[in-house]
Amino acid sequence: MSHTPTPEDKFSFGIWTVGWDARDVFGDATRAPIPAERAVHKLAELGAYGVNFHDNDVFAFDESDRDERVSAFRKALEATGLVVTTATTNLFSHPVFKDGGFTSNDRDVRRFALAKVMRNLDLAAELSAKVYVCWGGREGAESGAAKDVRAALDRYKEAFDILGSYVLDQGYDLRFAIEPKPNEPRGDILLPTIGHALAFIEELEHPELVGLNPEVGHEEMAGLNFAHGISQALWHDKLFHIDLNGQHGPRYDQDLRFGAGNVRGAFWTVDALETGGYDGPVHFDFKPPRTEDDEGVWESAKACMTNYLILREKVRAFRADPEVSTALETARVPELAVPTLAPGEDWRTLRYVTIDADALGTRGMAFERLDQLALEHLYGVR
Ligand code: XLS
Ligand code: MN
Ligand code: MN
Ligand code: MN
Repeated sequence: MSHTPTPEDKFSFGIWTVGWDARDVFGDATRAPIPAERAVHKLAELGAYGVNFHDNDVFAFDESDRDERVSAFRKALEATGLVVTTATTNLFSHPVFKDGGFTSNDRDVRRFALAKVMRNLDLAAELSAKVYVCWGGREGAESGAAKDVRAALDRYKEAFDILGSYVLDQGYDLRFAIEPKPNEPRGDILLPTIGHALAFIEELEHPELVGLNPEVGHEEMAGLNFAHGISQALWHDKLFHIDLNGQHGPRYDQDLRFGAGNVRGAFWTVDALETGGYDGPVHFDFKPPRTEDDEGVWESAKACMTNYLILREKVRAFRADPEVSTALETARVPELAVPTLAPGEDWRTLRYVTIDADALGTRGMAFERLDQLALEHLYGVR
């Protein structure tokens, strides 16, 4: 089977991913920054479908070059047919956001942050984006008393309520996707995991407008199972978008190309997406490592898509394998879909149910056989 991406695969990339100049906390840039229009042309050549951008991936913070940069971006989109699936705001680079955007203790900063988001929502709507990502990387703290968490959550909610009214009043066809992350750049970030964000969304004025943009590495930094996390988001109808990349367990945010890092996790992530009804863009938020030159940047972008296609093929083969069907039956997986109560029953029927617990306790679940079949598909021997 071909592992060459086509636009039908709906692969998309953040402009900032390939565009990263590879500056890190300890070292200077190792590459020249890539302007948005070049990223668009190169990604289209590689077979991508869409892009996602922060306002300041396209133009400068002071907006002095806004018109000219947006028009170059737009021209590249028109020339290549690449779609703007998603947009977002940079509320983290400028020193003004050092204590956050929506939850900064400084009220002037909060007001400015919301204005900056609304301004880029206008551009997002103009470019037909359907999802607006909100990663609150600076919303957090390094110390205890500095952040009143309950007040910060009040302000976080206020921000989404304001932005919700804004898109409704403007008639924009846009929904928000919160991107959780446990830490980095703040010591502790608010809404650190998928679960925290899901609970928060239910407190909003317009919960229907807000969902999630979970990132593989972010959940794995917290030691969590990403496939389980996105499956729960799908169960809540809240998987509005996804950031795919690679990570080696709980350490700094590695942003490896998708398929590198936790390979087994990547297999189950693709399985969860392909069998769970996700139909949004298959979006990559990775960073070509600092060791790579321009050629290496495109090599690693291409590899994100190749690895997804390889894993998709393996997942499909696993699901179609008759031995897997038998192993699933033996492991009683289909039985979990059967409601615990039979039709017409209620708690009264169950109240005094007895079983032979000792006999059932000795009955094996046969999960090892099933998991080994998955690994053999992944290892390429089936
Ligand atoms: C950083 C985040 C960021 C968001 C978009 O860790 O992943 O890149 O996806 O602001
Ligand atoms: Mn990230
Ligand atoms: Mn990351
Ligand atoms: Mn991300």
